[in-house]
Amino acid sequence: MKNKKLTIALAGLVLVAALQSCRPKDSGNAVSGDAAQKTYVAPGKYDEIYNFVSGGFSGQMSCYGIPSGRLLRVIPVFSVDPEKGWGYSEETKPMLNTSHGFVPWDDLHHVQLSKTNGEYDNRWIFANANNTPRVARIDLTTFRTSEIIELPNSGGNHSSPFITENTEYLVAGTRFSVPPDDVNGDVPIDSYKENFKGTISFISVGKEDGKMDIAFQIQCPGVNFDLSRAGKGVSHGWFFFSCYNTEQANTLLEVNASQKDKDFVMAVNWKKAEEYLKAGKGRKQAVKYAHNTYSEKTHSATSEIKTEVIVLDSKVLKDICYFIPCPKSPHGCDVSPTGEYIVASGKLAAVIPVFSFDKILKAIAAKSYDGEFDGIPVIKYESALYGEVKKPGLGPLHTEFDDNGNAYTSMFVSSEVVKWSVKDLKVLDRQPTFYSIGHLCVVGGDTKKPFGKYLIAYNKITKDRYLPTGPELSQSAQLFDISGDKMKLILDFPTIGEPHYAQAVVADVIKKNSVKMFKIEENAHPYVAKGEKETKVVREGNKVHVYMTVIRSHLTPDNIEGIKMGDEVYFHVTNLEQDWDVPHGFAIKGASNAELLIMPGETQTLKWIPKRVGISPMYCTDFCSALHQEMTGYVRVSPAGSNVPISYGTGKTPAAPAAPAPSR
Ligand code: RUQ
Ligand code: CUA
Repeated sequence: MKNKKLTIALAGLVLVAALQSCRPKDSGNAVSGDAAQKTYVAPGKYDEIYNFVSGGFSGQMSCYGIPSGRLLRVIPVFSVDPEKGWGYSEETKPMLNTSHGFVPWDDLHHVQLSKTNGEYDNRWIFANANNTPRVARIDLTTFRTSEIIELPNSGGNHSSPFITENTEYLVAGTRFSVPPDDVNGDVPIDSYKENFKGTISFISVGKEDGKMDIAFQIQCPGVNFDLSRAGKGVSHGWFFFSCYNTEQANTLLEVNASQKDKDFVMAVNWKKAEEYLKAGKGRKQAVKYAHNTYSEKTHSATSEIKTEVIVLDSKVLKDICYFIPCPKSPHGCDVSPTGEYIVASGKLAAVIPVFSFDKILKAIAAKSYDGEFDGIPVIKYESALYGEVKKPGLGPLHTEFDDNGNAYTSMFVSSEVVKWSVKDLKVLDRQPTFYSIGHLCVVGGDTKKPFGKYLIAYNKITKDRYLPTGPELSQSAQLFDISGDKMKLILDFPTIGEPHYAQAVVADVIKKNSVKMFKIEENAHPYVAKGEKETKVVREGNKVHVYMTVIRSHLTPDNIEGIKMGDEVYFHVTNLEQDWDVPHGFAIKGASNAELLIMPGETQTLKWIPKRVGISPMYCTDFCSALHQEMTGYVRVSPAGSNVPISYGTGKTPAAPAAPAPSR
């Protein structure tokens, strides 16, 4: 007993040592002389590439220009963003609604550009919420989040969202297995093996409008799903997931989930799953999840709580899921451009196994199995293996591909990018990163036709790359030129939140499709004022609706009286501008909300519950013209029960009499 404890403790120590990264030997400035030229984008010139980078625990996504590394925009997704009023305006609050109510934050790890024929089609980018399981769709014409769907039966939505080659589905696997939502989850935690299940969600995406829907879920054994990729080309119709914790441990996973020599890659035949779905083999399950959509017509979001999903059971429907043994604690699971090779990276493995799709099919046909795991057939390792990349480095995590038949794998522990040939699995080049690299991205690196040219490393534990900023240092990405035989480090750039996955795409189409403003005549917001003549202040009981307009450089109305303590005031602010890049902001003293930032032609609403009697100034927060500082106004708040009537205007003094002193 004592000995066993000691062994576990020792194993833990070895692991900890292995997982802490080493500092690369030549950690000085390994930058070549022409780097400045390669990353210099002259003032007024555009970058060649958009790089969409996960914001990790910021919950947002950021967009950089490559090769300059300039931050262009932070797109609010799962977290409130006071800069843009996201989650603060009445219109955007429903976007953050969940079955747990309003959730103002999440942890965003993976981004996925929509695809047609296995290539980026420049329409949408999707992202996962890791904590309260959700998937978001961002519209690339507006760079705004237009839809968020919650995922039932899930906990820790990590292997998500990954996309099929024609955006038929976004697939999301649960990281934490949990008891299904429709059974009593009040069970002992150590009943994991019996009660916990792993669920994979298939989210359909509307061909024209991108609308998401949970088409079906597959219930799988209780393990941790880490990452995934769709098959493409020859393997279209299949999906591949890396799984760890096949030990099914529920405590001290750093030791208990690292016991086995091999975990699994799970291959899922989703075309087969579709057949079973059509044949009515799914079970309708009662669940609760939010589905939130934002309309650019009404400039408002709606949140709907849905109550049913269809679940296919992988134990019963035997030919949907197959396990393939994979050394050891696999993390990344990536598919080559042709779809033939599946690269799985065991965090604690000394090799990178590359599986062959052709061999997987043959192994299934020949039933070349090593028994079952929890009712799922386990394909023999050798029967699925194409080969192993030998001595790649330490701690392989993620792999992307270029247009010349090469693969690039991030090595967390040895802090480097390793380039190898997909055909003969030979290592061709290695370059240090500073320091522990997590994900990496090649331009178009997960498509059927990678663009290549640049590789970006997203690093963890970045020390001494920038001026120190207190206990927390800047997160970092590093840009490599991969156009030659040798990779060349050409730039460091700081990132927002911890960067996980990112994707990069040539800028042309997205740049061209960018929306410049919303047409005021198409604004269907229920509280729009399409001109100053339509502005008004309307009392409905204790609710006061202010139909306000903004245009350079005044608010209409800018003097409002007749508001009383106990009122809820809704400022519905319409930006009348019809010009590119002329937002106006709106804020009022004491509001327990952020500002509004209103784009041309748009209406947004700030809710304000005055807490004090007196005069509250309001103003435009976005420096919009030479007379921006004049773009201001006043609201008079009278005591509850006062008889000051509603009055309002701009350019005239309200006619209301001075209020008599309150009688109380
Ligand atoms: S992860 S560093 Cu959250 Cu995608 Cu691999
Ligand atoms: Cu509008 Cu400043």
